[in-house]
Amino acid sequence: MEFGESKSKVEKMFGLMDVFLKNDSISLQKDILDHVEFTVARSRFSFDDFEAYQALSHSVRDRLIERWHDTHQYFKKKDPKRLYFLSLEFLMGRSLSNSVINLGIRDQYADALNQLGFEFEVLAEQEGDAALGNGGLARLSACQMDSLATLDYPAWGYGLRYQYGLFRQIILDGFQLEQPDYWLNFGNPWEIERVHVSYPVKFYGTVEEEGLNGQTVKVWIPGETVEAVAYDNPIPGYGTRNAINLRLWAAKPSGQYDMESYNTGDYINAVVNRQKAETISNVLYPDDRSYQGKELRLKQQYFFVSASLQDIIRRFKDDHSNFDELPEKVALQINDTHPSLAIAEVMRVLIDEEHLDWSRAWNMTCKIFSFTTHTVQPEGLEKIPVDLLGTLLPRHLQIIYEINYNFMEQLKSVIGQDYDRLSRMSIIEEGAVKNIRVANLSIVCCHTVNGVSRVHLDLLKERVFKDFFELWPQKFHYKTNGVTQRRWVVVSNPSLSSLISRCLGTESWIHNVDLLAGLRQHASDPDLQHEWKMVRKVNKVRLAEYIQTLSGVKVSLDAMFDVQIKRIHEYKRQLLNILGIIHRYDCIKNMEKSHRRKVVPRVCIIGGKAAPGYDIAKKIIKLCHAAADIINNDADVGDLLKLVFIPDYNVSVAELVIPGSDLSQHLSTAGHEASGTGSMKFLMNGCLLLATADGAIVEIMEEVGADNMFLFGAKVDEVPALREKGASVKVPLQFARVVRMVRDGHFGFKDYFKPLCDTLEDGKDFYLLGDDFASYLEAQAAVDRAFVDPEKWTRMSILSTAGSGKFSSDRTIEEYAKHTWGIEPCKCPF
Ligand code: B1H
Repeated sequence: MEFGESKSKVEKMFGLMDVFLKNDSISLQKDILDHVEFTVARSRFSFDDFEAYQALSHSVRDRLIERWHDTHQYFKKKDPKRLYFLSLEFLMGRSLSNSVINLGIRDQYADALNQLGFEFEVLAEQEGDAALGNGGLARLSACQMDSLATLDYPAWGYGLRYQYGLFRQIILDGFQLEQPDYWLNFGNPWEIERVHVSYPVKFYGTVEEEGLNGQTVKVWIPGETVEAVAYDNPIPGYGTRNAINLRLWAAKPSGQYDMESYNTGDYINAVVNRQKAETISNVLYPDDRSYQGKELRLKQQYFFVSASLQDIIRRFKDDHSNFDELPEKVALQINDTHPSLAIAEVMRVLIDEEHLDWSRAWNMTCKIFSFTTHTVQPEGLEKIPVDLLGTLLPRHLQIIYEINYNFMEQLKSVIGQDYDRLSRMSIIEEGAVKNIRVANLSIVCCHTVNGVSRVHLDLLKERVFKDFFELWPQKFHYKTNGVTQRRWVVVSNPSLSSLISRCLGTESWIHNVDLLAGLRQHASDPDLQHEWKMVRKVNKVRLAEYIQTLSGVKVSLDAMFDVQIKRIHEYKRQLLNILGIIHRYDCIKNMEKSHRRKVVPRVCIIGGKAAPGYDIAKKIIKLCHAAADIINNDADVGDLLKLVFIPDYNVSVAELVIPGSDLSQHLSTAGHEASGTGSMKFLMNGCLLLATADGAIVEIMEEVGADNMFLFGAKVDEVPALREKGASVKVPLQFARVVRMVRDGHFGFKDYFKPLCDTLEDGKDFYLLGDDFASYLEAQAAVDRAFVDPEKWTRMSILSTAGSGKFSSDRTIEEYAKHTWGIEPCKCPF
């Protein structure tokens, strides 16, 4: 026992905490039934699957809480340097299966449920997704939380508890409609409401000067105060007692009343106004690319930053009286620019509330912050209108101006009077509308700026942050993204997972994913190949059933399941995929009947959401459905080609689709995908990749070997020249032909598709679909040739999994911990 010298009364009575909750089958059954009766308030003799799921989750939650308490007590005792991971988005998906696997009690629960007449899998299907994020960036945060917990790092996640997560996608007549995702409707057993952990967050008002001990200090008199209440989400590590915390803030009306309205008798309006406060954390912004300078979004950003920092500083002050120790105890990670107001907020707190002088506060602030950018295009960088910031957060605007003044002075002393460069690097963008360049603020302050893949860092150095790289080359680094093998193999593909363990003779790869390389030596082994194919087939059966239930399309299991699932974006080129499918269809139609026997049958699966205001992306979804209507109902084609759109793509859909895929497509125009993480999930599951050399694909190619994947298209450094040439580059005839088919109304909706076809015209084809088309078709032909050789295909599939070790978020997090955050593991010893 490491804890405290003298045992407390409670400890003497109960001994170690873990005697409270036992994990044998009888205890688990009793526990579940108790929750049926006392938490769900149903009779233990009559409850349905959903109620059983609720009771089961509460039973698991109890075990999570036990470890989470122990972990935090241990962190408090050891007082290590902590990492605080600030992100506006976390895409956690479902929690039940992941929790019991990480806690190491899945089989015990499955057994207990069997005894009660339930099946674990069936109950797990009852859970909805927690979708508090848009896409890759948000899912990355979730994977990184899993790795932080598993590797025993003393870390906290901070974010917003949106009442409406990412919209649900409904498809009506082939068009996307958005439905609000009120995910909390049926309660959320995975969170713990902390009504006593709450902080006031201030907005608007004025800044006044006051004298204090002969000095002048700035005092912010707010115009509005909103309360931030904490909701804690325990994140269990795998194979460890550690469970860390993801703290999400919800907005509640402040306890401070507007007495005047009450006194004037306007009670109803006073209550309504107070309720408006709650709207801050109501809804997630569903667009992952464009910044609109909206007041509500800025309020969300500051709301979560302010609450998180009050919490972090309170924790620091509990055990430390000297702010000079802050950088030894606190690392603050900013996930993209969205939480960057934290920089100005730390400065405000240190100067205005803790009364440090500017340079001491600035030195400290620069030492604690690090920043990861996920952006590729300079146009994608976030901006905040100065007027908006000045109204909402007047003191922060002053601070940012002062940071910028000091930076400009420093810069002039290095580069002289190069006004063009000074104005490019300034935190303030001059113009008709003045803006804060949030990335510039982050780079100026943070000790480290990380990209998310090697190619991404190159782009940052050469294009997006060229000026800054030349000034501070030592600040710029990259940590190639990774995904957690716990969720993406162990939870989502249990049969592959146990096959891997059998083949390697150990389950240690779940901890140390580099061990997957051990599969390489068995890649041609007929026994492994046989079992590998069987596992993949079973997963395909599951996916085929899902497709039939969703769309009524019956697909052949002998066909190649060819998948592209991700957010719909022009740069991700789902349109290239669809045009390729139309080309394939056209070829089948025009070939002699006797030749059709040679066609490799395919089921093409596309899924993804378009931002509600993104017109072209919505037209791409409609084109997919319009083409599917013709192709799937054409008797000439039959099982040779099917096209299916999977609606409402989310984390749990991905968990089902990825293990059942043979081929996955990653088609971004080179230089546009900062990393891409979907490719890594497919790779781990033994799915072959058809991809451009963009983002992390370049590194995947180095690990897996170019022979074991299908690469095509222009390279990053060829793209600018191709764009320059524009209309003068001749596009292949096949490309012109398929675009013409769409234009001429072969799939109906001629007028509706016109703007989409216009984006592909000579000289306008910004994403270079025409330029890459021939190379894409060649790569597709190579895919077909490989698929008809099952031995070769299976070997490539095993080698894909074997080469996926580098793309675990465990590796990413180790790199961040060592090179960026300076934190050490702190493993709870129980
Ligand atoms: C990525 C975003 C993003 N890059 C703004 N940028 C958002 C930007 O709500 N917003 O305002 C939300 C998200 N997301 C993605 O990050 C990249 O496109 C992927 O290539 C990358 O794999 C992923 C994780 O690094």
